[in-house]
Amino acid sequence: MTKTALITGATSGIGNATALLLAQNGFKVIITGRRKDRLDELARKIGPDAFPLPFDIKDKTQVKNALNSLPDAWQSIDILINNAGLAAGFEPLHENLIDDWEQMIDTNIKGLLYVTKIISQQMVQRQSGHIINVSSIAGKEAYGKGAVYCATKHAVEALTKAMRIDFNPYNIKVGSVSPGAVETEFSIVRLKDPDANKKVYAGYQPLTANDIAEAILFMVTRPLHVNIADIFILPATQANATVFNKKQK
Ligand code: 8X3
Repeated sequence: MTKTALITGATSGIGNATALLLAQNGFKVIITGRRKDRLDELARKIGPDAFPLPFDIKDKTQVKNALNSLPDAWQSIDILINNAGLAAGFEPLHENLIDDWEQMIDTNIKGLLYVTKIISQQMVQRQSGHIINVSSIAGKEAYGKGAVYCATKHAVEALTKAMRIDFNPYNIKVGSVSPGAVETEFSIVRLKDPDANKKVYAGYQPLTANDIAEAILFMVTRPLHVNIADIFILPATQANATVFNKKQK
């Protein structure tokens, strides 16, 4: 039977690539994000197997109203991919903007929780489901100028582990994918610089959003008895959060 996946943050990057790849592999996809025009464009590209559902994940009332508005045919969600997330700002903590902290905490932690609470309730009732949280190398290491982003991704790691315990009695699989450097809009948003990618990814080949989508596709296509708890995936030239083998110019 066709499975339905809901992917948050499908307007760009990893979420966008994952929605496309899952749809190409026979999944129905509910694609969510703030930017309705981008969701509509992705839905057009995918066709009838996509359902665009625009909402701001930071707003718990919007999350609830949007998820409750799903038509009958789209209400039963087999797979939740908690992808929506961002980094904002890249300065030592004492120089950070408080608004940036709040945006990261409200999206990466609280938004993930709002969506998960509602969707996990139907999974618990059905006694089946699969939740994948998009974490990061920043959930495994802490680095300078990234304190709050790293803290939010450490929170995602803790939530993943605790959710696996809470949902264990209900046959709900919980896992995470933890990428290192992926070239998306991530650095443009973090550094608030449209040319950021030229600088951040200079001298080495970063991962692509599709590399991560392929890992997620692998996770959701394992047999029922297999749960991939975490895929930690780096560019071949990346050793940890700060060590890269970059070509000299
Ligand atoms: C994004 C990767 O290295 O900027 O989560 O933390 S990194």
